[in-house]
Amino acid sequence: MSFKSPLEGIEEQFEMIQILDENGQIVDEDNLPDLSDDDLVELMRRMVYTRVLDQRSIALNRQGRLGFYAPTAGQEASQLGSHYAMEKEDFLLPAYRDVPQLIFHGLPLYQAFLFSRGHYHGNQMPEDVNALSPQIIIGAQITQAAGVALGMKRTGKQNVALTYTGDGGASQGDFYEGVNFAGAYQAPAIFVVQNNQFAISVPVEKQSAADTIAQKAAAAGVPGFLVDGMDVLAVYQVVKEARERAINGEGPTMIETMTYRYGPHTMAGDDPTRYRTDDMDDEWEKRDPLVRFRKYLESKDLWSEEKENEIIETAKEEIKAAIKEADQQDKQKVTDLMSIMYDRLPQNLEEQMEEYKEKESK
Ligand SMILES: Cc1ncc(C[n+]2csc(CCOP(=O)(O)OP(=O)(O)O)c2C)c(N)n1
Repeated sequence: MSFKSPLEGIEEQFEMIQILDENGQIVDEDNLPDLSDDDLVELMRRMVYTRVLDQRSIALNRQGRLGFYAPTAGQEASQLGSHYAMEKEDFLLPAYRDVPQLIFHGLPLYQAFLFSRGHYHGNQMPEDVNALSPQIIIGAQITQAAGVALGMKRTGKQNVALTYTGDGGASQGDFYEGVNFAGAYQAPAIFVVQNNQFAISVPVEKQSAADTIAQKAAAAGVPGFLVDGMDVLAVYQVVKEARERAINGEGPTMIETMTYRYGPHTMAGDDPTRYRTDDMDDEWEKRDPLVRFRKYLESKDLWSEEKENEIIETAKEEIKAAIKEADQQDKQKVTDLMSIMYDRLPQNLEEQMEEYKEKESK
């Protein structure tokens, strides 16, 4: 039996898409997104804001004022470029590192802090925010996104479901099931796999024998793209086109964004020096998404140090105010957890409810 490997020529098929190179030069004029100057400035503002939020969140975590936190520095182009291609009515299904997208989708910052603290109000999306709270179970959001997207298709909505996972998530069973299901039903879903090179300490080479994650889409009959995840313009453009295809009834897309997280996996004791070298960190920092986009904007006279400092100061003020607001939130009670979970309490919990009401009233 002869076997013709489908992997022949796979490198060319999944070549990495880049529009803006590390020096801030446009290398693919043909695919340059149709964004106004205001849009370009807004994209940079969001990335700067998110970098500040990351630094402040790490500091707050170290002061014991934030609970769970997964650092985002390095991934701004991947996160915010992809989200910028979404419309307000589109549905966002983030993972635990995707809090910035959730904030720009409309979750108030103080609620994002409450999510970090494990307070239930951090998971209560405002009425006008089409999003689930950040998923902690690796891969679960992929099947959920396929379902949400199918729902949108069935109800005739001109919207998409966009979800994120990491390279590690792309080796979960849920990932294959979700992508396959969305392909089978031509559901308007966009699966963004942020390949930041490690699943905690496990390098991507150990996750899979496949050269790219993007090529995993092929087996499901779904278009797959590999994008420079440090290039905000490329990420935006690829997601924008995926959205257009989805809205036109052409089904889902999988997008692998090549990126890097500068910080630890989370603030819960991970030490990246045990599995990464300084050389590797330096290599990736040269590709920094903010540095190259800043250069590009400066070359178009759209950016200045003054403008950036203003954004940094505003971000710091907003973060301060949001932490204050989070601090003022009522402490969560056991009875809250029961009453928000059920419309009508099961009998066994009714008893517990009474018990805890009594305890809490003391
Ligand atoms: C089903 C499941 N298995 C294991 C874990 C523990 N866990 C938390 S984060 C993580 C690594 C995920 O890595 P990746 O998908 O690459 O995302 P990244 O954290 O790099 O953004 C693991 C294994 C989990 N949360 N859920």
